[in-house]
Amino acid sequence: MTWGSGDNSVARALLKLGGGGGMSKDMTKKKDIDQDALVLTQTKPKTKKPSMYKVLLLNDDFTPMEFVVHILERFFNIDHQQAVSIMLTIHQKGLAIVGVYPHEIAETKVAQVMEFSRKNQHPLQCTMEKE
Ligand code: TYC
Repeated sequence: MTWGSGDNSVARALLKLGGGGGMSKDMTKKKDIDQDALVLTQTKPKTKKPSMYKVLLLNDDFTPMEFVVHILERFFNIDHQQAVSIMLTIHQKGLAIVGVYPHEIAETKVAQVMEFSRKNQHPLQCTMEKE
């Protein structure tokens, strides 16, 4: 399904039946009260586009360039030539956006990069921010 689509029905009819279940004794006697009210409600599409988050990789003076290239290839599915180019952009400018994802996926990418960097004793920093 594509974002923004949903239930296409224009209106849903709800038969109001006095108090959400069976009718009370009172309601059976007072038939002119709203036991047969017909309520039409406009339905809203129920899917929403997820907020997207930029994943940023930050420069530092110690992480080897080849390690950053490897991170970009392994966790962000970027080909080698482009990974070298992005790594050099981070090296020169201080940071770069390396991907844009829904919240949970961005969080996972950040955690994977931080854990892999820590295990390899590099100070590489990866963060996310709302787009
Ligand atoms: N500045 C690092 C160096 O000269 C290379 C580097 C690039 C580090 C990108 C982090 O996100 C980074 N070895």
